[in-house]
Amino acid sequence: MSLKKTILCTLFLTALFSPAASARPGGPSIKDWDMNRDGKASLLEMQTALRNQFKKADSNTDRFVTAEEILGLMPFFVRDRARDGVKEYIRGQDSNGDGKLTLDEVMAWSKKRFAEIDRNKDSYISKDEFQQAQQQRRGK
Ligand SMILES: [Ca+2]
Ligand SMILES: [Ca+2]
Ligand SMILES: [Ca+2]
Repeated sequence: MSLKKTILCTLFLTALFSPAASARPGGPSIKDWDMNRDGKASLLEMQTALRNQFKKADSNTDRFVTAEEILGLMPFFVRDRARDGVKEYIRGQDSNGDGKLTLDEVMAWSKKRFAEIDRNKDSYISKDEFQQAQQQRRGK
């Protein structure tokens, strides 16, 4: 995947999985996870946000989220371009490799991801740590 395409997909996915971010020019921010507004996010807060997003994405409520369901949330004109990115996104979390995400898979992934982002291991993701993680994702 070209860098430009990757950036595009990442932006779409980030916008999708943090609804507030799509309306903000600065892109995603820690505020999307930080429920109690103390400027940092705990694992519980991150998981609550992911759980809400999962429910929103599972449009046929069969407790699986598929690539088609995620694409269905996007404007039709970006779906073709976003398809590869969405599949990649699912692959990253799909531990049994069936091409669908369950809430358990997302929760297991979130623990791993949280540990990666929380560089100073204080059990909170700070604004800086969040931004670093975003930049890393974009730089890939
Ligand atoms: Ca579903
Ligand atoms: Ca799966
Ligand atoms: Ca931290």
